[in-house]
Amino acid sequence: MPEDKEGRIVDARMKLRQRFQQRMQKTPSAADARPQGSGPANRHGMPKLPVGQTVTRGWPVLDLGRMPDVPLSKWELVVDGAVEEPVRLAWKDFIALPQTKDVSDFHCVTTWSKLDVPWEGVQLSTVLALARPLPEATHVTTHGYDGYTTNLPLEEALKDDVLLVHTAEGQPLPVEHGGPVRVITPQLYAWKGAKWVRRIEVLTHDRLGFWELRGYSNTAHPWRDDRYS
Ligand SMILES: Nc1nc2c(c(=O)[nH]1)N[C@H]1C(S)=C(S)[C@@H](COP(=O)(O)O)O[C@H]1N2
Ligand SMILES: [Mo]
Repeated sequence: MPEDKEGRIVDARMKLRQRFQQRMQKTPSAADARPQGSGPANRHGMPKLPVGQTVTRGWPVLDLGRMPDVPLSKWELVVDGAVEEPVRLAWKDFIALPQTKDVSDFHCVTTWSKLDVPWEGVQLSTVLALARPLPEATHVTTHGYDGYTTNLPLEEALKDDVLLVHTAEGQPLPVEHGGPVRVITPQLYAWKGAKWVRRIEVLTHDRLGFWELRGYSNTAHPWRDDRYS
């Protein structure tokens, strides 16, 4: 990608994050004196695991049992709703966006945690910045190709470690884990990250997703044992 284009995208992301900075500071992980984010960077001096979690070496598969098989030639990602400019990205557009690598933890509400997962992908804040959320935008719903939905307030969605990942542990993300592209939300329980992501819908109000409608916590903070509502 040409440097000036990348520069413009990064600028747009910084501006968008600035709008939500105060609210981001108030979320548990960022506001605590010792940040309880996810991944090795935030684990210094902290217990390794949120209460009630145990480490898994494997990687269990949890979903609704409808595994969509989307070839890259048909894959697209839409960002729409309360935005100035709806965006539709084909695979080649997505992969040309600024890429990020991060190592973070994956906490499932069913009590297993997978630690230190190396991920590669695009920050959710980048694709949101491309679409320019309206001033009144407050939340997003992410939709999977399987019909799954989950919701996030923008102050969570814009965190640096919230990624649209296409690579895990150096390999293309396996389809059973949401490939070609899924969302990860390392500071929240894993159901907040849609596998097989197809659409990021920007909203001016909160709207509960699949599990949030069925009794899972809307806020979903692992470090507060915040599992069910
Ligand atoms: N599209 C989609 N995304 C989803 C789900 C789903 O059923 N469909 N399940 C969620 C739940 S409940 C969990 S715990 C994680 C599991 O991810 P994994 O199967 O890669 O471990 O994905 C989340 N994202
Ligand atoms: Mo889950």
